[in-house]
Amino acid sequence: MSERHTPGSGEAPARTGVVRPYGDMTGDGMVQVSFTLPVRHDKRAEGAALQLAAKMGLAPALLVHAKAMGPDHTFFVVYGSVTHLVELDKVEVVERDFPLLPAKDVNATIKRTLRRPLVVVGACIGTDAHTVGIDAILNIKGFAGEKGLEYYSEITVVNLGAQVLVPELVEEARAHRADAVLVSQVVTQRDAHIANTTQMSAAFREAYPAGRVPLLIAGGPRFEEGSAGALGVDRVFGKGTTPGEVASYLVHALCGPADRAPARQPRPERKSA
Ligand code: B12
Repeated sequence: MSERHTPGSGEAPARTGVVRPYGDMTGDGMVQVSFTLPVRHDKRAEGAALQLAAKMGLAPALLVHAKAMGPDHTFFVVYGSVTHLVELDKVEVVERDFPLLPAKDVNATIKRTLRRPLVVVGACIGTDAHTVGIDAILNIKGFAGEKGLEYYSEITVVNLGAQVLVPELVEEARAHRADAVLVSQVVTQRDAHIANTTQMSAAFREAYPAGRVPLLIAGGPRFEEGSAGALGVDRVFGKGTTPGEVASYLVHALCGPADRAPARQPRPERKSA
């Protein structure tokens, strides 16, 4: 065990070595997990939940909640001591690779490098109607104390709202000559977020000449860090993203560092579409 730490004790938490979850005291390994089994709620179902807990490495485990979810399913909460250890030295972290800029620097950089407003088109695609996340990034009211992209004088925002079909998104991106397309995917049932995002990026690659595809950004609470390449997009943003991070990334990707030439060329005049 590395350094001992009690929450609120003022001691520095461990940053290296091996740790276990904290429940009542350091190193007791206590965790709580919830899951549903496709079995009717009875004593056998509760035994099944404890068997699963044991196989997940919870020993001893306590069944603290079991509730029938209809006639054929049961929801469980299990609390127990996990036998596994966390090796902090082996944790891999994806660090942000661009600087966070204040709004005035974002605006100034766009003005200087693009010499016109940067256009973003945003939408929830597929059947997804969860607009709160994309609105948090785009709408002027913003999120977590930060103003949304509409607040930036040099960013033009076109928010298409919910349940936008990919062909419509491509058409709107073309019509508004989008520099960046921001899609939100909150529903992840049956990996809908992965299928929809992949379909979206493929449609843009097909609709635009190579090298002219707008910057493609996907966001939502369950995107995996580092999955952008597999999804065919330039970047994914996960839970807790703030508008300032997105604005800074837009400048990083589309305008280059403040003292260098634009990473992407200023957009040429649109030919008749
Ligand atoms: C509010 C809500 C609704 C509202 C949505 C209202 C609206 N206009 O958005 C209503 C009631 C309509 C709704 C409906 C449904 N919902 Co709902 N809903 C929620 C709830 C409670 C909150 C979501 C939310 O607003 N979060 C707050 C925002 C700010 O967070 P966020 O979306 O994560 O966004 C942040 C980041 O992810 C990121 N981000 C998000 N998008 C983007 C995009 C870009 C470009 C970028 C850069 C960043 C970014 O930035 C944001 C700010 O940090 C969640 C549960 C939860 N607590 O999360 C369930 C939840 C998302 N809903 C769920 C479900 C299942 C549904 C329904 C299918 C229920 C049903 N059977 O009818 C329907 C689906 C409707 C549809 N067609 O999409 C499930 C999804 C399960 C899954 N994993 O797929 C959840 C998780 C609830 C649950 N635990 O089961 N829902």
